Amino acid sequence: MAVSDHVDLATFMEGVKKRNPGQTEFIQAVHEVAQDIFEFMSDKVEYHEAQILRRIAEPDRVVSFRVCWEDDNHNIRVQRGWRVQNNNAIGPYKGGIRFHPSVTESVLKFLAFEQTFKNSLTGLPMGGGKGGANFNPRGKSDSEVMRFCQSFMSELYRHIGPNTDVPAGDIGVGGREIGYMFGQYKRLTNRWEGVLTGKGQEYGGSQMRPEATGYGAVYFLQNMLKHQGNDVEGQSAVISGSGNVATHAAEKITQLGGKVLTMSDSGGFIHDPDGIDQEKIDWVKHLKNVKRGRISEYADEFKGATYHEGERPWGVECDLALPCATQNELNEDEAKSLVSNGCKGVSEGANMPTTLEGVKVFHDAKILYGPGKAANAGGVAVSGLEMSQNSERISWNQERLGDMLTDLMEGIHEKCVEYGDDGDGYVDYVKGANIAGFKKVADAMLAFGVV
Ligand code: NDP
Ligand code: 2IT
Repeated sequence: MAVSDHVDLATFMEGVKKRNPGQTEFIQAVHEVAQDIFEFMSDKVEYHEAQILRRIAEPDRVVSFRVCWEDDNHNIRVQRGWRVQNNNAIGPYKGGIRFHPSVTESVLKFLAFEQTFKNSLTGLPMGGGKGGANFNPRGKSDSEVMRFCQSFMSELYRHIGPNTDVPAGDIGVGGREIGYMFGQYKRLTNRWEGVLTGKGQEYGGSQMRPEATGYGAVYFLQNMLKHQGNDVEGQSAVISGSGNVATHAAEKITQLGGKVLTMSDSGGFIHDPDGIDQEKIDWVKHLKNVKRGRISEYADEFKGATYHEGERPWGVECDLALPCATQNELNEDEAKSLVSNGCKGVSEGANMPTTLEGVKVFHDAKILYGPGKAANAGGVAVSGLEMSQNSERISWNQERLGDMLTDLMEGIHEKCVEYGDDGDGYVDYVKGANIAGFKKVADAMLAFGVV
């Protein structure tokens, strides 16, 4: 059968839309990947015949469950939890858990789909999954968060395992939540095993895991700049978010001699023209992880900084931009404003923070643009190393893991260049990441036959 006998991109996307009504984020993520994969498959009958992309875009399973918990005022609360196990062709399902009121099945399906390609890009044996709940940790006491996590795990535990599915953190899930969930898993199963990553150092967590996503996103940026004979040193950077990824991205930019100008949360952003140095970053980490406060408090603490309520930071003049908060937080107009203000490079710490229209602006302007599935893969990569250490019952030191992270990010960058160099010196990192990520998963699936 000739390649031309198979469905084209438009027909494929019509099918995806029909089968996933109203799931806009999922459809967006599939569209972004399908554009490149259809071009790549144009002379590859085997992928078409085996319906590989169609199969990757249909999660292996979506588990949805009720999560009941009691708040401090003895009200019974009901949330919805999910685990999306997208694809385990190259390893156990792997991906974070997100607790945020905006979590829907569509959001988790897009994240699990993206994770499949991201995990493949790392070169480590991990499939793609994602989970979460529409639970809002903001304003909740530690006991409430503990009861929620325990209830969530009381259902999730039967679907996961160190060789089946290994969750980790994401928005709203950090060290505290992983601790509560790991404790409940251990209590229910009477097994101590590496079923979650991002664990505390005392109980099997890996050095460098907390830093890995933010540091990795900066290493990816550094690799992109180096490819053009440029560097982070002396450059100004605009960062969104103020959580795990944003604070560690800010830390690494600062360590490399760059100047961070902004951070944000869902309430607005702060602009500090003097630069957010290590001392200020430590203050933000404490604000977010211990006090559980809001970024607006930064402007009260540090003279010269301003808070911009209800706004995002993309209008601030900068050389580099790192979206590190959430999906679709950087639109077409904001992308245009970054480009016209002279921004030379964008590295996504968050997953799918730039809209499809925004991505087109960056590509048309031929500025460096590292998509999340490549740029933020350092986090899951070190999670993969945590799994290895747990299996071997050993732990590696910070220096060794730091070196492994820089090597992994360099390797991911190389794969993107291999498949994304358009011949005239410009690298389409989206295309490179999509094709390199797809190829490994697709070839494994071909080997398995129709399963
Ligand atoms: P955190 O919960 O630590 O921080 C999230 C940050 O983003 C907070 O500042 C939060 O502000 C902000 N935020 C969340 N939702 C929104 C929203 N709807 N609008 C504006 N701001 C928002 O999460 P992480 O730092 O771990 O995750 C950030 C991003 O990085 C996510 O896209 C995640 O998927 C991605 N990522 C995370 C990895 C990890 O290892 N943690 C690995 C790879 C990617 P507020 O407090 O107001 O909600
Ligand atoms: O989006 C992501 O890659 C993560 N939230 C981290 C996943 C993981 O398993 O470490």
